Amino acid sequence: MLTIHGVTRSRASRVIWLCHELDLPFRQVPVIQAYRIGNADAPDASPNTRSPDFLALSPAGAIPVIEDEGLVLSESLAITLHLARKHGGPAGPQDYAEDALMTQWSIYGATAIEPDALTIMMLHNRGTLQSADDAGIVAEAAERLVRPLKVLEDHLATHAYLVGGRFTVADLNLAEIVRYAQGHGPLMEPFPAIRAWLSACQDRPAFQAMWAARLAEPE
Ligand SMILES: N[C@@H](CCC(=O)N[C@@H](CS)C(=O)NCC(=O)O)C(=O)O
Repeated sequence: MLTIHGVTRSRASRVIWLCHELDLPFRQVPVIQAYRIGNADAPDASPNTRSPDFLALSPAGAIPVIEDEGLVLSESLAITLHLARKHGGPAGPQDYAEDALMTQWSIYGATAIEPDALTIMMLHNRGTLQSADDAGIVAEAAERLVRPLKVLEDHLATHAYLVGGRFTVADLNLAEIVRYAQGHGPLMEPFPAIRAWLSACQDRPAFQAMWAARLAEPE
């Protein structure tokens, strides 16, 4: 059976959401980010991204990692694209052109959107936006996101989904990335097509199943 290393409160959410979409059974090993626990290096620490066993499996020391029939794979977007190709179905590519477009959108999300979206989410979560420094950092990140989000908005204004006219792994990957900036109202307000698409993605039962598991984990 597929093994997913990583707590759901991490980019493992992408892999878990996809497994629910594909009805793919999995075993989850709740490896947690080392920075979230105080005693990551202690011998009795819970499995974390600095645990020797985990580093032996994946020297990059980041979650998620999967073990799939002997294949050990890290990088959440490589994992979701791999599982979508392997297990087919409408969420995966039907030909090389779709595969290329799903890869294109996923890499665009990871490079043009994720870094600034992550900054926005982390500072929102920290709850320190009343500080002028943090508010300034968020404002700059939001400003940089306008251009790539406009690219996404223009595509979604004329297409219900990113590739092939149906929900696919490309939507899942991008929706999880855009979610990081979703809570920043002033940024999202001018992008109605993105907001409608994000709602459609997050209304899916497979997303809801992942989200319930995520909320059930300690913060
Ligand atoms: N590009 C990687 C990033 C992986 C990553 O940074 N994961 C975080 C959790 S979401 C992590 O494991 N951090 C390790 C740590 O902070 O100890 C991916 O998409 O999988």
